[in-house]
Amino acid sequence: MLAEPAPAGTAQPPDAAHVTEAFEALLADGERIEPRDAVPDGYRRMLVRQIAQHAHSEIIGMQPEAAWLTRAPTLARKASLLAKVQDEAGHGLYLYSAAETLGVSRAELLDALHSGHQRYSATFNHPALTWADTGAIAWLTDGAAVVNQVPLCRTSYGPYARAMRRVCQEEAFHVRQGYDVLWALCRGTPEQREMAQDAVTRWWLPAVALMFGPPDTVAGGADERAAAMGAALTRRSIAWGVKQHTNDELRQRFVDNCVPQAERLGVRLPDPAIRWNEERGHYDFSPIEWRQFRDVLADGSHCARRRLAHRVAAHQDGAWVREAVDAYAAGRDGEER
Ligand code: BYC
Repeated sequence: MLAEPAPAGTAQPPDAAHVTEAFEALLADGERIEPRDAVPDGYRRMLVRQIAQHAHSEIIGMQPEAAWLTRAPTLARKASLLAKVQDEAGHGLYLYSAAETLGVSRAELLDALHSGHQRYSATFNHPALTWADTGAIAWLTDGAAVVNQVPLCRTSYGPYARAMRRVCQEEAFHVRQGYDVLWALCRGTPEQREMAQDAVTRWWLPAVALMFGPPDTVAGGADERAAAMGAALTRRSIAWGVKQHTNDELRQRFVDNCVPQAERLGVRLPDPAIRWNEERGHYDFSPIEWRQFRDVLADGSHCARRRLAHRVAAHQDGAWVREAVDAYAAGRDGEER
């Protein structure tokens, strides 16, 4: 039975212990958390941070491939690349909408991106140097995204889980599109094969190292403390049903998917440590170095600066659209009154 609503202006905010108890009960029953449910502050903060980083990655991630739209080799390739880049914009929009249900506005999130207060995946701070990069990005980074995001379709927060279902269907198609670009190049002239190999060589490490976040463990030094903090956050995230797996579990799944696909394509993955490990039932690969990961994140490269400058300029160029929408809404409000 629904509780009698408190008279307007007299409702007390629910106290933190009650919120946590009701929230834990929903999770224990396997229920999705919805915007109407009161949630602990930590859960809200964790989700806003992850969904925002995800949304920002989608819209900044449009840039490397979009650079090739005017230079696609055929009309069909241009049409499929255009659709793919537009899909990424759509993913950003689903995700900003999901974040808005947590009480933060899209304008605030974009401000945080533009001012550098929130991050996007550093994967996209690498340049797309040739047409083959569009294939390598879609095969490898979208391939990594699918591995990371399929479990998020079951994440505990309803709006995020629903957005993820749609995103994953589209990402899976992008992976096929990228694989097809590389397949055609690998069956072309020696120069085309070389171009495909070069792109895969450059995009492998950004995909495997960055798309899954930092490694779960590290031995020794200051990085060990950072890794321990990261591992504690991951445990909390798994307990709250946000993530289902650790970063390294997903990374392993990605490598296991890619090795046979690379063999079929006829490209070499640039890691001499990759070999099948009978005992583990997985491919071994070189460990991701925390130091290297941190250095990439601290990166103030020309490409990183250009990505953000380009985004800020696009936002400013769109100001007239936002003003027109606001003026239209104000006009309608006036008519209705
Ligand atoms: N780059 O908290 P930790 C796509 C930061 S796009 C930069 O342990 P976590 C696509 C992290 O923010 C979809 N920063 O990381 C689009 C934190 O710093 P703050 C991308 C990174 O949460 C176009 C600090 O490092 N997918 O598919 O365990 C074309 C410590 O990290 C990065 C998603 O976003 C990074 N790579 O793991 C093609 C999926 N990684 O915030 C394709 C959803 C970490 O404390 N997101 N940091 O200052 C996730 O699952 C997680 O957020 C991540 C990060 C696995 C990405």
